[in-house]
Amino acid sequence: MALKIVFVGNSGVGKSSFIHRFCYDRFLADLNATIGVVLVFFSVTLAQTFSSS
Ligand SMILES: Nc1nc2c(ncn2[C@@H]2O[C@H](COP(=O)(O)OP(=O)(O)OP(=O)(O)O)[C@@H](O)[C@H]2O)c(=O)[nH]1
Ligand SMILES: [Mg+2]
Repeated sequence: MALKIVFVGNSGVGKSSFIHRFCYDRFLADLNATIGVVLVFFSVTLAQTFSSS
C-alpha cells in the first residue's frame, strides 16, 4: 500500500527535522530552510496480525 503524506506548516517549526528523524533516524542541526517542495521516499514494513475464527 502506498501512502502520500504532505507536511505543511509555518517556516521553522521542524517539518524537515521530523521527516529526517522518521526516515533516517537522525537529527541534522544545520538543515537549511526548505525552498519549495522536497520529496522523500521511504518504505516501512508493518507487522500484520491475522486472526482465524
Ligand atoms: N531544540 C529543537 N530544535 C529543533 C527541533 N526540531 C527542529 N529544530 C530546529 O528548528 C529549526 C527549524 O527546523 P526545520 O526542520 O528546518 O524546520 P522546517 O519546518 O522544515 O522549516 P522550513 O523548511 O523553513 O519550512 C532548525 O534550527 C532545527 O535544528 C527539536 O525537536 N528540538
Ligand atoms: Mg524544511
